[in-house]
Amino acid sequence: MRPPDDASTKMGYRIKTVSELTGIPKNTLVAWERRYGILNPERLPNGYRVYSDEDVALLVQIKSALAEGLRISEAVRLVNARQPPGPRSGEPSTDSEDAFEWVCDQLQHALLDYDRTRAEQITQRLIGVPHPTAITQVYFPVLRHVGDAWERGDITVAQEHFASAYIREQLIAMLLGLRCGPPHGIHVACTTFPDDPHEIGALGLAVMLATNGCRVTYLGANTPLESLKRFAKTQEPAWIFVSVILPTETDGIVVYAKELRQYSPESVSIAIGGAGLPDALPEIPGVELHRDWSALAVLPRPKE
Ligand code: B12
Repeated sequence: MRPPDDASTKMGYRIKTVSELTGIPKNTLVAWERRYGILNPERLPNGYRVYSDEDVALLVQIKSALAEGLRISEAVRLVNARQPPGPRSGEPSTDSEDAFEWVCDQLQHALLDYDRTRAEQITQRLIGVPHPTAITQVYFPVLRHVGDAWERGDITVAQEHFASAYIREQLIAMLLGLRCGPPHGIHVACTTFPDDPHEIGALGLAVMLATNGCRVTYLGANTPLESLKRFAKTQEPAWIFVSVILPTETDGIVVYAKELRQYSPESVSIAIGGAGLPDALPEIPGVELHRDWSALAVLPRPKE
């Protein structure tokens, strides 16, 4: 995780110069920025990126880490962990086991205080952390805590809305950064069960799948069954993933799953899942049902 970077840009380099100085192609610089959040160069009014000396130094370090055989995500993490200033007193070091717990706690507090600036500072710590890890170790745990606090009546609906909207934004930014996955990746689609407005599970799944090289068609929440059947027929994705977060009766799941299966081409695999599924999962031929997405074979395993 990367400490907050407030180094001022006294001298600016344009991307072409940075590319020449570091030997890293311009496209790669932009892709790393989108994908791993490496650097956040200032922008001129015309949109051109301006890099600082510190940025160039960081890229040189990443390049040499790659030359030593590290993968890009590992190189980013290593270099970020070396960045000054180190954690302030009272904060866990970035490689400590408590780091994610600390980030969750701080992010939750900032969000419940409606303190967006602080939330963004905390979110910055996740730069270089692979998206699946950030989702499973930080964003989803924070959402669950927020949901529990709302259920106990400890926080207001407005606080819950602000926190979940902020996390939703982070996931959308990830998906945008990944451009919904490579154009030639396996085609998958994500949505939620009809009348279930909880879309962050489907969105998180979309990010995980895009990270794993799938091309994601993200349908948002609440796609009516008729419409999804038509989508399956006309678009023939390899997979359709349906997220169920609101508690749903077994009968409702069975009728929906059977109908979607019956009207989808055989080539389309179907997985329906989420915390809203009943505890005893029915067997439905040709449809995978899981309460947790870690049971899905198509997902990347987050690095702990
Ligand atoms: C954000 C939120 C909302 C937002 C959603 C905004 C949005 N754009 O998505 C809004 C404000 C709309 C909302 C509304 C409601 N909400 Co709400 N909400 C939440 C909250 C805080 C996060 C939901 C979420 O995104 N979860 C995603 C992640 C964090 O959840 P997860 O379940 O751990 O994800 C795992 C699995 O579900 C599974 N999975 C998920 N998707 C998939 C897909 C597949 C294919 C597979 C295999 C697995 C899988 O794998 C994931 C990783 O392990 C939850 C708290 C919670 N614990 O989830 C409450 C929560 C879901 N809401 C709840 C409730 C009650 C409601 C309302 C009914 C409240 C009300 N009275 O109005 C309404 C729904 C009204 C309606 N129209 O029906 C309850 C449901 C509990 C229950 N047993 O009924 C919860 C659990 C809060 C609580 N603790 O009580 N909510």
